[in-house]
Amino acid sequence: MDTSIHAVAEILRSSAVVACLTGAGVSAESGVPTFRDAQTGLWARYDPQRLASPQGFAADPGLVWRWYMARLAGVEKATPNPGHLALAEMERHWPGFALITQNVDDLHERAGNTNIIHLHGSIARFHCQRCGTLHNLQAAERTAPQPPRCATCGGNVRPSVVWFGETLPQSSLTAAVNAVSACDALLVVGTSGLVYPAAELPLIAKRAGSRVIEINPEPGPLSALADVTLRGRSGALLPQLLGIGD
Ligand code: BV8
Ligand code: ZN
Repeated sequence: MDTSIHAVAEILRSSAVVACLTGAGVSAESGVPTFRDAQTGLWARYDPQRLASPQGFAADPGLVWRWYMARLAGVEKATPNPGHLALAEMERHWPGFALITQNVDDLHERAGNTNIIHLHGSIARFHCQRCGTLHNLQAAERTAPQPPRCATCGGNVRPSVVWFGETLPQSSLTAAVNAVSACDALLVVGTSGLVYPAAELPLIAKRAGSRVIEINPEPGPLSALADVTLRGRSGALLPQLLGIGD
C-alpha cells in the first residue's frame, strides 16, 4: 500500500466520527456520466448547467424532460460500484457515519447506506413546477416528448432536483454543515469542488478542526485544503481503506 493510503488509514483509525461528501465521480465507475464529462452523444451539444436550471426548463420543457428521462434510465440500469459498497461498510464501522451527497442518483441507498443527506435532491422523484404537488411517474411518461401535466393545477411536472439558481433544501444544508463540523475526518470523494454551496463544506470541516481527505483522479480547488490526497479512482481506493479491496 503506498504511504498516502497508510496516512489515510491512520487518520481513519484515530477518528471517532467520520463523514463523507461525494460528487458525481463516485458514480462514474457505475457508468453514470459526471457533469464534467462531455455529455455523451445526443446531449453533447447542450450545457448541463443550462439544462439543469429553471430558465432551461421554461425555455424548452420537453428538451429538459427528455434529458432527465435519459439520465433516469441510465441511473436505473447502473449498479453500485465497489466505492459505493465501501462507503456502506464505513457506515457499519463508524456509527453516525454521515454520507453527504451532491448526486441525484440512488446508488448510495442501493449500496446500503442509511444516513444520507441529499444536497441536490433526487432524479427519481417528481413534483409540479407551479404548485409543488408530488407526482408519481407513469411508464408512458418516460418516453413522452413533453413533461406530464400536474393533476392539481395543470402545471409542468419536473424532477425534484435542485437546479442551478435554486436554493438547496435548508434542512439538508443545515444537516450537512452540522455533520462536517462535528466529524474528526471528512472524506471528499469524486467532486470537482466547483458547485456551491456544497463546495464550501470541506472548508467548514477544516475550520472546525477536521482532517480532510480528498479522493479524486484529478487535482481541483479542494486539493489545497486536503490534509491527504489520494489520486485515483474511488472504486479502487475506498475498498483499500477498509482492507476489503484487491
Ligand atoms: C444556490 C442537481 C442560492 C441537478 C446540481 C457561490 C460562488 C459561485 C457560484 C455560486 C455561488 N452560490 C451559488 C452559485 C451558483 C451555482 C454554482 O455553484 N455554480 C458553479 C457552477 C459556479 N450554485 C447554485 O446555483 C446552487 N444554488 O446556491 O442557491 C443562490 C442562487 C443563485 C445565485 C447565488 C446563490 C445550486 C447548485 C445545485 C445545482 N444542481 N445537481 C442535476 O443533477 O441535474 S449540481 C450538479 O453538479 C450535480 O449535483 C453534480 O454533483 C454537480 C457537479 O459537481 P460534481 O458532483 O463535483 O461532479 P463533476 O462532474 O463536477 O465532477 C466529477 C468529479 O469526479 C471530478 O473532479 C472528477 O475528477 C472526479 N472523478 C471522475 N471519475 C472519478 C472521479 N472521482 C473518483 N473516482 C472516479 N472514478
Ligand atoms: Zn400543480
